[in-house]
Amino acid sequence: MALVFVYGTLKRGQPNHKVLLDGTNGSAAFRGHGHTAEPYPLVIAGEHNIPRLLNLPGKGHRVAGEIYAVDKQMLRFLDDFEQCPHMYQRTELSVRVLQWEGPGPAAPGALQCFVYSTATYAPEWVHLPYLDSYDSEGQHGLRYNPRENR
Ligand code: PCA
Repeated sequence: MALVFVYGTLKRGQPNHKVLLDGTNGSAAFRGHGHTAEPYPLVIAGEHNIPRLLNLPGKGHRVAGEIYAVDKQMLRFLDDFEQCPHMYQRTELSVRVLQWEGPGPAAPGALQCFVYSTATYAPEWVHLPYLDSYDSEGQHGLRYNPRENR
């Protein structure tokens, strides 16, 4: 089992959440809500309005997301789905747990989780507005363009 922190289109209610629910991809169990322990720039970038956590800790906001325990099959599926390592890189970061549904008597304070972040991006992306929580249908008006429409 591995812990993955999702902050973008994989969250509940977002356009790609369904891939976490599809048992043919492996298993993903919701464990709780949290935010990154460090600030990161979360931007919506490119012609398809894709959320990107830029691997620049210390800049931006603490980013909200969801924690999932995934099996090996789902982790491999997600690497493929997120075009890792070309589009995103799977890195580890510290997540402050805000609400926990996992096993154990108490919520852990902070956890190391995998995240799909990006270290390879156009320099101008650093100047895009920084979000603290992603919603494809948010005020920004930059609705995610799903793969099937590209
Ligand atoms: N999918 C991954 C990375 C960005 C995205 O849209 C996620 O939700 O965490």
